[in-house]
Amino acid sequence: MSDAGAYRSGFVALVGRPNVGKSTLLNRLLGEKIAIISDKPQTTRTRILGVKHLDNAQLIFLDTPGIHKPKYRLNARMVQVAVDVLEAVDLVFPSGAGDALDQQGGPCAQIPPAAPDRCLQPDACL
Ligand SMILES: Nc1nc2c(ncn2[C@@H]2O[C@H](COP(=O)(O)OP(=O)(O)OP(=O)(O)O)[C@@H](O)[C@H]2O)c(=O)[nH]1
Ligand SMILES: [Mg+2]
Repeated sequence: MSDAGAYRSGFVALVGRPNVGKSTLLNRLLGEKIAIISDKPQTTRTRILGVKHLDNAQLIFLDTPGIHKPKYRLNARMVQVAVDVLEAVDLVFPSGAGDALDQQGGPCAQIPPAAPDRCLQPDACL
């Protein structure tokens, strides 16, 4: 997170299971359609970056593929994109409750927890 005087900027990841509304949220936050929305899960296949400009801040949102148990190499790559984004942002916004990040032994057990101090819902990231 950069904080040059009163101006602030930072990276925010939108993460969660497939089809929970991450891309919908990104579009709504930005006020324009930059991410594909669909009622089919696993629509977003790569990281999508959108910048929200405010008078005193710049928020860089990263929409990510849904975290799921991958069956194929493409799915594994999609999940890896989401995992990598988790490690690279200032703030993690877990969309659609925290079940994608906290299932010990469940389908998402391979996901490393985001640092709780970077997570908007710390319980979801433990
Ligand atoms: N009822 C309801 N539906 C929503 C909401 N947000 C999104 N949806 C719907 O949920 C479906 C999935 O939305 P997406 O934004 O594509 O979900 P996503 O999490 O990006 O999905 P993936 O990219 O596949 O991981 C779409 O049919 C949306 O219209 C919401 O707040 N309420
Ligand atoms: Mg999406």
